[in-house]
Amino acid sequence: MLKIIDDTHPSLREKSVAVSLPINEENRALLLEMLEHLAMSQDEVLSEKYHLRSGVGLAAPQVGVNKRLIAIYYPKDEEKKQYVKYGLVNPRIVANSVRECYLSNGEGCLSVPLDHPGHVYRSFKITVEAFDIVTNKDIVIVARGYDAVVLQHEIDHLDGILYYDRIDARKGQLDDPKALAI
Ligand code: LHY
Ligand code: NI
Repeated sequence: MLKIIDDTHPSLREKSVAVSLPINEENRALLLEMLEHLAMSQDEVLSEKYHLRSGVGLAAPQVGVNKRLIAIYYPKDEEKKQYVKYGLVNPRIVANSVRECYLSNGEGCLSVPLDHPGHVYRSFKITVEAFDIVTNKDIVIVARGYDAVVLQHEIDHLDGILYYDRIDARKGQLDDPKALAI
């Protein structure tokens, strides 16, 4: 069972190190366990049993491992027939849109117990390159809106950045009317 550390823990503020490829068994097992954690956290019975906060994304530093690994798992549609599912090694944002967006309900973080209200402005569209353990391939992801927000939130963790840093950075500025509310 993975234990998620909170934002009082200094390793959440570290820059994580790149993982060498081909991926070794230890790193693959960790990513699989992170994906499993997310799936369990979304299951009504298991989340209650293990007291898991529901999540769609998780970065290795949140489980105390400062390596550039992130897991993403959530249903694509209402019927939950298709899932967005990635186990990414060394994800890199190679393109950002100028257009920004924010989640109108604000962001949360599995490592942040307190609520930090405010808009977290992020690129509306990004292109990410990574090795993915789900498909066992080098992949290129073009993500927009919510998908792009989740990826940016997780990749921020690899650089020791928490979502409220981005709120604080724009405190006192007017809301951006050009940013898209998601
Ligand atoms: N997980 C958040 C979660 O709720 C990621 C997130 C953030 C999702 C903002 C949607 C909006 O799954 C994490 O905090 N992972 O780092
Ligand atoms: Ni987070």
